[in-house]
Amino acid sequence: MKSSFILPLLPLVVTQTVHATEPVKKPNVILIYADDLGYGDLECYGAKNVKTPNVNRLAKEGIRFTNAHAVAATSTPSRYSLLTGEYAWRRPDTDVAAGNAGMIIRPTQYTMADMFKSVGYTTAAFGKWHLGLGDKTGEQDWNAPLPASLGDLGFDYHYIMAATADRVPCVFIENGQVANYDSSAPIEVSYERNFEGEPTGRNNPELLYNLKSSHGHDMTIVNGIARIGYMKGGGKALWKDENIADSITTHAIDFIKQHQKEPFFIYFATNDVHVPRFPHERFRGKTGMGHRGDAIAQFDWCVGELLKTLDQLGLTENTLIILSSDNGAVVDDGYADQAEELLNGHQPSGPWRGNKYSAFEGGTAIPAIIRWPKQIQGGRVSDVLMSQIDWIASLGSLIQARFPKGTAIDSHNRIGNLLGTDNTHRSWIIEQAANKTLSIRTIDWKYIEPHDGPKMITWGPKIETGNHPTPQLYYMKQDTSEQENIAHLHPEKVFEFQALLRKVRKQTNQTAL
Ligand code: NG6
Ligand code: CA
Repeated sequence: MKSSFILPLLPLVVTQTVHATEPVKKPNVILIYADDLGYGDLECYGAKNVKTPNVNRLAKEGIRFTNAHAVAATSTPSRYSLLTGEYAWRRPDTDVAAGNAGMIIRPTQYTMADMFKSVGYTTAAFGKWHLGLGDKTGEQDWNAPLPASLGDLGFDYHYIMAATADRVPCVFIENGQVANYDSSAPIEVSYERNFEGEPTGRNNPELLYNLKSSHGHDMTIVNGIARIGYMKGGGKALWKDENIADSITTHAIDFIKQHQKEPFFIYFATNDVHVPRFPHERFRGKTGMGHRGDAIAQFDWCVGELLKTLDQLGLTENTLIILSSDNGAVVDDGYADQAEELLNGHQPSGPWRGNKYSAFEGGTAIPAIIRWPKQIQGGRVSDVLMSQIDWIASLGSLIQARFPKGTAIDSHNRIGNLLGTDNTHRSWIIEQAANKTLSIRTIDWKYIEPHDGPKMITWGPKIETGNHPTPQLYYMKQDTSEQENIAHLHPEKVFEFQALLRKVRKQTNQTAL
């Protein structure tokens, strides 16, 4: 972040071609953040069994990055890092959050939404949140306004799911309250015990008329799908999984229309393609890859609706869109949706080893595309090494935001990478696996710190953790799929990366690089 003030790179000013007296109009910014969308899941990244014309269009009109990484291999830590510019592993409470987790980003912390707001943007969040709500874990009253929500984190408007679609409560939260609240069905939530007389996936599998579980996901049943956690009530407010994409897209479009005259920042975080995958029937059966493929098509449709809206309102030119994913791909993630059986040669992680959860590249290697017709020359592919940790400082420099001291400490201003004006690689990035193992990636190397845990995740799907009791070192220039551990041949490299990790771990907001 720091360099944004020492060396202000101000593309708005530097490359602006408009007449000097004309005020520079800040771009609208839309961050389209998919869930569990893998590197190989989009047509423009090589997918063959699913059509993604709208994402292809974005890539064609912008820059497609081939070496971009989420900060972590699961959702909560990835999103925490993206929105705050601080590595989630600096805090103990940023693992995959329950649906009744208290708000993890503290109201006093500075977020990407605060940043946009500070320079006059109107800000909004749609879709998956998964960073907790309310003051305290387990103590929310879902029948009243929540005492802490996204309004305290710089978002002017939000229409979100508290956690994931596979976790209760299965209701949308709009501006800190349950949307379409149904007073005839008060909501109760527990992650400890069931409510008396309520059916569960474990006890009543005959009620799972939409989707059955393959592992876990055997508690409260909503919409014929069993979830993680127990919930009672909700009535009319309960979501229908098949309508989630429509619902968040419609709300986002309404917001764009209402705020078309102001600069706006939208965090559009889709439920697709996370489990339970249950796309709307107009997408079902369309790809031949089952619900997972159809959910990718549904995601692409959402992107298309947003693009169409911008076109119609004449906002395309000066809207900066970044599209990416919160972690790598997963195929079977706990529901019997035949994702594995119907892959038919599709490679969700592309060329990378491992998946969501892994320390291997497949955990954090994700698609990333930027489009901003006014400033970015389209049709380009960039192999620059990039991490989402840097997006807050980079976008901050673009809009000339001032970061309060000690905020976004891990985020470096790499705006030139994003805009395609600077193709120098970041010298290193840090990746976090689900078990908190850290890895360092440079353009040439990958170092994975030792971990004694099992080689495969233990709860069902066949996914490599990347664990190894001794250090792993791969030469990525020739060994992109992390096959040959050559740590013993290059002890000096191993020491170098270990020293770097120690140094970054010790950083505080006073000593940030
Ligand atoms: C796991 C869930 C998985 C998914 C994941 C979080 C089981 C068996 N598995 O615990 O389905 O919800 O958590 O995914 O419950 S994430 O993308 O939101 O991080
Ligand atoms: Ca995810």
